[in-house]
Amino acid sequence: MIKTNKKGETYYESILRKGYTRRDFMKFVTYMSAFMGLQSSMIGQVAKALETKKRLPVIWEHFQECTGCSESFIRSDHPLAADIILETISLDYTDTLMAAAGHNAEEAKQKSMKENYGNYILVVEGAIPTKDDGVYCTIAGRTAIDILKESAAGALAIITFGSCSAWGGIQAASPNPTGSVPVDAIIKDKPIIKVPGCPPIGEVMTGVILHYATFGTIPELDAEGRPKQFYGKRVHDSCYRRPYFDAGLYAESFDSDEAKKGYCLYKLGCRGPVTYNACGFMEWNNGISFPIKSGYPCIGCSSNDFWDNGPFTERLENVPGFGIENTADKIGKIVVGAAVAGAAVHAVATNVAKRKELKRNECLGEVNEKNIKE
Ligand code: FSX
Ligand code: SF4
Ligand code: F3S
Repeated sequence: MIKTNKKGETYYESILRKGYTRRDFMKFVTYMSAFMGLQSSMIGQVAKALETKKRLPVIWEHFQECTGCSESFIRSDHPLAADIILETISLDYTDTLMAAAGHNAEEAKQKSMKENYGNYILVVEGAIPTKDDGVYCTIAGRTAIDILKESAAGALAIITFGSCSAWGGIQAASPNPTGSVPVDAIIKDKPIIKVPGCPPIGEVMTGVILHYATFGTIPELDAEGRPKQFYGKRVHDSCYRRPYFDAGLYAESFDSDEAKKGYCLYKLGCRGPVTYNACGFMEWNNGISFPIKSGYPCIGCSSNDFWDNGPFTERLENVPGFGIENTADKIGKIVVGAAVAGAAVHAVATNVAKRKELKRNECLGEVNEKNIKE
């Protein structure tokens, strides 16, 4: 449950009030700066901003979704990560986590929006149904479309947490019975930061809010509206199974010895080669694991329309890219004698060498998580 925030407090003051030390604060700043992709020279700047800046008022709306995004957020692994946001931003309205309910909750929101008009961040979880005048999602008798337009009007910027509000998500999957759309299909006149994933990683959610709190600007976005520091790379680019992909070594079935040894899950449907997310380098739950590390292929949960891109265990055809990737997929055929030329020869030679090395390591019993990472 959210404790009452003191208006006008800085982030740092709020942290101290809750019993954390300066040392906890600095550890948090260092931790989050690293996740935000900042150089160590900028840690002081982040600390200074959090020491001196007033907390951002935040209104957090929920529409068509499962609330997994809130669940992920409150489980950010650093003890202060969710805490600093949930208790130190002025989180004036989130119907999932706030203590108030019913009329009191709605009144608190109206009051905050009025007092902070033009200065609050609007966070949206969930898609918005548009069919039949939006009747498929109503809160306190009002449609999601109506509520979204009202909350967006006074917002400084909008953060869409989760694939539902960013792309439409599961309710927009074919045949999209309620005519669900993402936030940017309705709101056209505000900066929108998309933080997709079903759900997104908790530290990514915290990092995006902290970026705004620290620098007063939205982070650099890609062409799809996602923060580049978290969505600039494919899962495939930081996957610890990548050496096996490059070497053309694929697990053929779930729970096989190969899958356990770290063989690539591409043939089992992995969407990592076409999915932009930070899972490979940030991982989940205190950096413990992510789907691929648990033995299940990436299903592309941060991609647009991923629910329609199944069955998830069916292998992707035509992986975009060139050179070693495409070649690696065909390596089994190529090494038996087909003539290849130019760059492909080099790529295959590299793959063959890698494959031999990985195999040899296995024979020697040396393949473990440590040397795969290396
Ligand atoms: Fe959607 Fe978030 Fe998936 Fe669920 O709220 S992104 S269904 S994890 O919870 O919106
Ligand atoms: Fe990892 Fe999937 Fe790429 Fe294989 S295809 S390296 S399992 S992301
Ligand atoms: Fe989602 Fe793939 Fe990461 S399924 S959690 S983007 S590994």
